[in-house]
Amino acid sequence: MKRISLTQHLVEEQRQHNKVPSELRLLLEIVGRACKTISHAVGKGALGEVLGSAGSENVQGEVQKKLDILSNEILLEANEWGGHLAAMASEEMESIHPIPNRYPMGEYLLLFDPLDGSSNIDVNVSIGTIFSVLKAPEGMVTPTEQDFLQPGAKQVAAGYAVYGPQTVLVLTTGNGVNCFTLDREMGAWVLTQRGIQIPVETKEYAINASNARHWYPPVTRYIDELQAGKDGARGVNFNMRWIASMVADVHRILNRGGIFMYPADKREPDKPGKLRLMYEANPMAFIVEQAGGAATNGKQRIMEIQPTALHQRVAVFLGSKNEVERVTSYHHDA
Ligand code: P6P
Repeated sequence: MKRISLTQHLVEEQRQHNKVPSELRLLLEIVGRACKTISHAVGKGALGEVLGSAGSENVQGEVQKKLDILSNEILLEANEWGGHLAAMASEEMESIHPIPNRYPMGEYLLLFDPLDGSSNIDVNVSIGTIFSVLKAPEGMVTPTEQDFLQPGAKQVAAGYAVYGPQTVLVLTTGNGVNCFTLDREMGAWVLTQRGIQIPVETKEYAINASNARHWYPPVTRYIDELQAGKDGARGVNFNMRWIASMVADVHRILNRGGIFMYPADKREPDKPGKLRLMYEANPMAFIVEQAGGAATNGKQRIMEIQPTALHQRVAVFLGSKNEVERVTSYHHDA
């Protein structure tokens, strides 16, 4: 494949599809640059005095790692001066972050999980950044949380970076899914995969199986069949992977198929799942659907859900279309 930069790719996407106006291109290039900075900080590990906990909790009540806070600050500082955004929202911040008055306001809303997979930071397992882009509602003057509460189908772009053996950036603007690999010598994102497609069939599933005793019947039925292998209803053997970093699990699935599941369970009946809708499930659902996969909460498309709160959680079943449709049908049967 011809090696082109993120900038050239976005300019070509604009020419071909007229869906990447210059303000959006600027936004995506700035987010890409911020991910390079985060990758550099993450890569220092113990040498950078950035491992360990920050001694604080985020809005989710989770212990914040120093790198969570640093990554959040990198994204805020990179994006607030450009004039392309009206406001930002982050897993690490209780409320939205309007653009400071000293900067011009743009027409986009940016949401992100600045560093997903925090439990893996200190043990050198792949982690990443997930982001989602919405348009600010027409006529909005002062951004409020309500302006962010749009269904995932309204996203104009979504992406994630994986800080692993390679640093990659996966991106969609609604015209398929493309992957860029960070050329560390040049400090540049280089297009390395174009039009990624998820195999509709798979023999690999991803779930935290230690929660099995808490699952509801449709999930138990589905996983039991997978584990029964070729002697069971499915007639074939399945393999399991669970990295506990959504970006790493999703990236594997994007490249070789699979189904990723984080279901609701009986531990907290009123908690719909662990993952967050606005800045984890929605961007990943956009990417997965653009790659020919499917993404539901067990009942409906994740991207159809009308959000009611910025940090609301959702059950997630995403990946190879045939498997997502099967486990979703088991929920409808129940
Ligand atoms: P568990 C990471 O904390 C995360 O939000 C996702 O990246 C990951 O898929 C999930 O939680 C892991 O959860 O319960 O297996 O630790």
